Amino acid sequence: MSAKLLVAALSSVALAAPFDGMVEERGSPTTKAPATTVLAARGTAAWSGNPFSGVNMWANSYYASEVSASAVPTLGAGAEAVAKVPSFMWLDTRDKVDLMGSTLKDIQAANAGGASPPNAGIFVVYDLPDRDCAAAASNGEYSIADGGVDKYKAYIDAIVEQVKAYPDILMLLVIEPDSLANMITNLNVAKCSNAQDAYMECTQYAIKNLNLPNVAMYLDAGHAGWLGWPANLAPAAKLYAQLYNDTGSPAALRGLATNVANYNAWEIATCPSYTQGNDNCDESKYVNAMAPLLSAAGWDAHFITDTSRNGKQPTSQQQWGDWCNVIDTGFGTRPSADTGSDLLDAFVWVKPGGECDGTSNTTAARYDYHCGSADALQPAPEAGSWFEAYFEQLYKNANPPF
Ligand code: RCB
Repeated sequence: MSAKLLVAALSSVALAAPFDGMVEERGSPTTKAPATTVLAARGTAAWSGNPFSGVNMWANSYYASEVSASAVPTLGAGAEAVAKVPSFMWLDTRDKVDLMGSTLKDIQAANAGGASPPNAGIFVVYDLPDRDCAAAASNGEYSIADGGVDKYKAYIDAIVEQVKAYPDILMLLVIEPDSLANMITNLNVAKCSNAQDAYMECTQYAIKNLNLPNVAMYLDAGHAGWLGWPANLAPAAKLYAQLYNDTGSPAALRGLATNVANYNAWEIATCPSYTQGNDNCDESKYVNAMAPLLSAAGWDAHFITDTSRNGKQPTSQQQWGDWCNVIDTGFGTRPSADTGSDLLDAFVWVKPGGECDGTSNTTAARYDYHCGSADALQPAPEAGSWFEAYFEQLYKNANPPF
């Protein structure tokens, strides 16, 4: 089949399912034209309304190989089921963008085989210079002092290249976990205040350049126990709405992602003790408090929330701010666009369960004290690497169970 025919065939597959459902939901300004026409004309995986509806999130083989290499030998074949649950692929170094390319190739092959609904790619953009400025565990490869802003732009350019190479695949992106939240609460930390201009410039660059028809972006917005505090809500809404407005209300910027790599319930009947003082004790309350503030500032944003590690409630967090490898947690609600909330586009698994939050080795350069606290599972390897005991904890406590 020629390349041209392949694209045509794929785009017809991509269009088959999602369409009708999408149009009726919205009423958002993106829904003006009869979207089917737009899609067919472009031959692209364009979207309107909830970008998660009518697509299947792709479960990538990178995570599957981690599970089958490490978890299956200990837990048995039952653990394979976890690898089939789609979790996001973190583009946490420039090298991972190449892995994004091979994942997109896998998706294209599956979609060409007639996948219905078509598969969408799910990725986290995560490589800011002086990354995760208030914590030590997730320090990245670029530093502002060493040309990190330009290197970051090249990293975004490489992602854009992949996105443009696969116009027939919808890309659902979470943008830079923790970064903007740190701009709200941690400017008293020197590394954060020093990074402020770079974070803003880099984030704007990412938003503007990834504003493409087959992309839907969600900016990371911390979680209920971070920006959901009454004192943090208004300044946070101001910052997010300002970014949206300053980048020209990009069609591909759909909203905010919450609870990424965190543990809060979407809805909980009794607020856990460690949330005391903040009535917004779950993600649903946080999202419902944030949305009207954003609307008032000109952005009708939608949300996704990470349920990869919130299945067991309450957790054994001693303090709400404890974020590292927390004990007594379990896999949560499976990824789905069926959320029961107009504000919430999807439950998603942004954090690949079993990948570590940070090392507990006190002599390591990236040691963060949160990873050595009494409510953090230990011994823990470096952030991002496989933490078998943590996977087993999530698996054992999964709700719904596997
Ligand atoms: C990140 O850590 C914590 O939230 C709030 O202050 C209060 N009161 C890691 O750095 C987050 O829970 C603070 O403003 C306000 O009225 C990342 O590496 C914690 O989650 C708020 O800033 C009012 O009584 C990691 O990937 C976050 C703080 C009152 C990420 O977490 C940390 O901030 C909150 O207290 C009391 C994963 O999500 C960053 O500093 C804690 O409850 C407190």
